Amino acid sequence: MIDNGHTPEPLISDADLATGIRENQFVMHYQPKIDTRTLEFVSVEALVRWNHPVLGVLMPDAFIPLAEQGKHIHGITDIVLETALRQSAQWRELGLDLRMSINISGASLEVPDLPERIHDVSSVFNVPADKIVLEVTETWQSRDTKTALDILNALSAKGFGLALDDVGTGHSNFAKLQSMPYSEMKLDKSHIHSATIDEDTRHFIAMCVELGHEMGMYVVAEGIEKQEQWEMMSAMGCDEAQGFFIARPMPGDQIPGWLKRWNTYLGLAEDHQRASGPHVNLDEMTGTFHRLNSIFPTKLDI
Ligand code: G
Ligand code: MN
Repeated sequence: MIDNGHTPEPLISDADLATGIRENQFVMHYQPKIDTRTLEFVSVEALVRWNHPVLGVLMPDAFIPLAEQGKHIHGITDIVLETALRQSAQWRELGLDLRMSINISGASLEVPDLPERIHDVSSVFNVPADKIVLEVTETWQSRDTKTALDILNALSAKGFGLALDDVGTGHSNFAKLQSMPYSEMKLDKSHIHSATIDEDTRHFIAMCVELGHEMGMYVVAEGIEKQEQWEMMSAMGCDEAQGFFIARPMPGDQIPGWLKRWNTYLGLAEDHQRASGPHVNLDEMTGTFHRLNSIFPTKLDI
C-alpha cells in the first residue's frame, strides 16, 4: 500500500468504531523524523490506520472526527498508546533509541486520569518519559480549558514531551502559548508547501521558528516533500524534519531496515565529504547527501 496520507470520506458508523476497537482492527505506521543538523534519525511519529474489513485501510481523518464526537476516541487512544509503546520497547531491545511521538486527541484532554494512564503504559513497557512526545493539534478547541491545561501540566511534570501539532492552522493565541508547557512546535505541512512559493508564508513560518525557539521549544517541520522545502526549513533553523521526501510512514518492522539504509547513505555522504577535503560544513554535507539520494536507485521512501 502507498501511504499518501489521504482517504476519501467513507460512510462509517459509531457501531463500526465499536467493532473496530473491540476487535482491534487498528494498525500503526511510523514515520521517521530527522535532526536537520546532524541528519541523524532521531524519532518517529506514530500514525494510526484502521484496517476496516470492508472499506480497506482508512486514514485518521476518515474516522477520528467521528470518534471524537462520541466516546470511542478514548478506546482508540488506549489502543494507540499501547501499540506504539510496545513497539518502542521492541526497538529499544534492538538498540534503537528513538523518541516516539504519539497523537493525542484534544478530547482526551478532558479525561483527568490521562496523565496517570500514559504513565502506567510507559512503565509497563519501560519506555522513559523523556522518550515520549504527546502531540496535540492546534485546531482543537477545548470545552474546558482549565482541565486541559491541568492535564498538560501534569504530563509535563511527569517528564513527557508535549508537541503543539499543525501550527498555523488553528487558533493558537501566542500570548497564551507562553504559559503552556509545550516543548515542541510542529509547523503544519500546508505552510511548508506554500512557503517555497509565497513570501508572506515564508515570513510567517520564519517567525514561528523564531518564536518557538524563544519560548524554548523544539521546532519540527512536517510534510517535507521536496528538497527545496528541506533546504528552506534547515536554513531557517528548524530542528527536525518529517515528510515524504525523507520517508513515508511504514509498519514498525520496517524501521530497523530503514535506519540501516539511512545510515548507509549518511556514511556515503561522509566519505564523499572526507574525500573532498578538510573544509567541510554541514550544509555541504546535506547537499552531498541529497545528491546521493537522487542518484541512488533505492529511494528512501517505501
Ligand atoms: O500532523 P498530523 O499528525 O495531523 O499529520 C500527519 C499526517 O500527515 C499523516 O497522516 C501522514 O501520513 C501525513 N504526512 C506525512 N508526511 C507527509 C508529507 O510529506 N506530505 C503530505 N501531504 N502528508 C504527509
Ligand atoms: Mn501529528
